[in-house]
Amino acid sequence: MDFGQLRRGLDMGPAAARYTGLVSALRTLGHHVEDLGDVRVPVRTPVEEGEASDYIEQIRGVCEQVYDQGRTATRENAFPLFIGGDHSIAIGTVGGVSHDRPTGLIWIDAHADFNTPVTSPSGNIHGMPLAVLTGDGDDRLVNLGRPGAKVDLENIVMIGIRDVDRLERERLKKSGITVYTMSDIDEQGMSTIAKKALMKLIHLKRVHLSLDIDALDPVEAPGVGTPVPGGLTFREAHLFMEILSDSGKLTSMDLVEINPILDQANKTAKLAVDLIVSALGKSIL
Ligand code: HAR
Ligand code: MN
Ligand code: MN
Ligand code: MN
Repeated sequence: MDFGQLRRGLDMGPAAARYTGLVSALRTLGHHVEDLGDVRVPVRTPVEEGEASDYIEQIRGVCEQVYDQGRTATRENAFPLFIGGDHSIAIGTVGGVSHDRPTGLIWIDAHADFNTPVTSPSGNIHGMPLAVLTGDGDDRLVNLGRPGAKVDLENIVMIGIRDVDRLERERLKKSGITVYTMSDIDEQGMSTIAKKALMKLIHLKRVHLSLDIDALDPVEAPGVGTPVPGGLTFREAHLFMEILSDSGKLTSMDLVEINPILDQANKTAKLAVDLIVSALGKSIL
């Protein structure tokens, strides 16, 4: 779905990932894969001079389905992999996978997605999912699936951010979320950051990765709606996936914000599939 912002095309992300061979690549690794198909997404009619928050009911409807899918897959000890779609789907995915067990959350993104309707400069819901998951935002989203916050602030690690809004920054600083910005990665290197991130979540049996493909540099991932220069390189992102895979902790994952309309010959979807395959066990040797 693409209701979390006003531009069209993010709803085409799952098709782009399928066309580049996601399922067969995972089968080659030895995984048993079931593609459950797309969730039901209502047809989008233009809002007149509106903003994306006008689509809150549509977002809620999609996220409720995704919540149930995440909850069911987790209960059956399957690994749910969610392909978006704009990042507001994470309200459903993270809620669902954490339904009956505490889950650590790694949020890799150029943006913090920690706005509320009060702090957001755009009104776009895809700038708010992490806030919603910690209990702040519109009640219809905060109480989706079950009432209130879905993850503890101390069980969240954010990586790769470089574009944070003014009031969002104030909220983030006060939140207690562990944040590794692009400057931290430049200074310490991705290997150190990856190990620190996993250490922070060491007490948890389950870790969900929410990967917004705009975390990567726009040179690598041009097919995104809100590109920000100075992002992760191809190898930095892959190294993180490799270290995460080796940890054995990853139990579910989102890949979001691929916009095939803005892409160059499916380059961004190919990169996304490559990263997923690394996170799910592909190693160089
Ligand atoms: N911070 C901006 C806002 O809230 C833009 C964030 C949304 N962009 C994303 N999400 N792609 O990560 O409007
Ligand atoms: Mn995001
Ligand atoms: Mn983003
Ligand atoms: Mn931004």
